[in-house]
Amino acid sequence: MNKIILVGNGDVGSSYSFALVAQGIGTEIGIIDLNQQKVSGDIKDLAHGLAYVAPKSIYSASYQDCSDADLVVITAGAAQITGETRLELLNRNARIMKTIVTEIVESGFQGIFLIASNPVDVLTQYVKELTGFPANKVIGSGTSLDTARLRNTIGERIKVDPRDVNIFVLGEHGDTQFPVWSHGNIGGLSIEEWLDKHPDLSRNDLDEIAKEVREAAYTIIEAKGSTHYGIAISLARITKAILNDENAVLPVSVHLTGEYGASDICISSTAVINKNGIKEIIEIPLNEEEMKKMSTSIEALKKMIV
Ligand code: 6V0
Repeated sequence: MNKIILVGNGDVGSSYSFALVAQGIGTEIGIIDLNQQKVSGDIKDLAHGLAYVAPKSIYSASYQDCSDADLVVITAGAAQITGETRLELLNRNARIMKTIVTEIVESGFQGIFLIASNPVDVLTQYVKELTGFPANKVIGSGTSLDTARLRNTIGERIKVDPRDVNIFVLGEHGDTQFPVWSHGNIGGLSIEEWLDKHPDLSRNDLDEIAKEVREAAYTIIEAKGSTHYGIAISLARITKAILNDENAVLPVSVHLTGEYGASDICISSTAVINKNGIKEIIEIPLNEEEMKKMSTSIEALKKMIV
């Protein structure tokens, strides 16, 4: 498994292909975008780095190239314009998604979809419904980025490698997301145990960090117009789990069938990911407060379904 087609070569897409090249993930990357000129510039630019990393074929692709792809990653989409509501943006992006996905399915594609375009949970569900693909083959990046943001922020604060801060953010990739403190652990200690042993960190501090993470996109967009490196690296991580058949546990947007009391909705849960996409959804036994937050997240997404 090695062939990746990327649809959407904007800030997120081009950062993702750079992450693939830099990390030596996949052997073939085809890029599709309405802006062909930028694609042709980017593939040349990326190819110039290949002499120092693993060889790879990078090219401007057509939808026909999806026919034998292992993975199609969609980062195409419109950004919110001034005065536009979230719902109007959703309708615009759903129209874009429909055009793209129709062409991909017509190519005979049978691989795995990985969606990053926003609102990612709603669009992941939309892709699943449009394609009729089995749920294991349609994955949204979901809260993989938010989880990375949380781990990094806590890791920086307590001076622990973020890869050893094992806490997941679940729910909507948006305002109703929440960290699962009850099942987090740092170096084998539960969060409560860590707080007991480290009085310099309080429960309030953790809540502040979770708020910072929830609002991170707004802060970055205000500073530079878009967020793209963090999501690109999160997408590369999910890609690696799929192509290398890792059985890695990652928080992603998946189609629930009864987990957390919900069905027919895509929302972030932890899942085991391998060459077949979602191998298993892991339902964490949330405490009462977290379960309420999950229900709020589910309700928020249900209102947005297209
Ligand atoms: P961008 O830089 O405007 O790039 C979007 C790209 O999509 C452009 O190059 C367009 O030409 C292309 N495009 C639009 N319509 C089509 C089409 N029909 N066919 C092919 N290409 C098309 O946006 P950016 O890269 O910053 O963001 C892309 C999407 O990712 C947006 O929906 C963001 O909201 C979303 N993000 C998702 C994140 C996540 O965690 N899931 C994080 C950050 C951004």
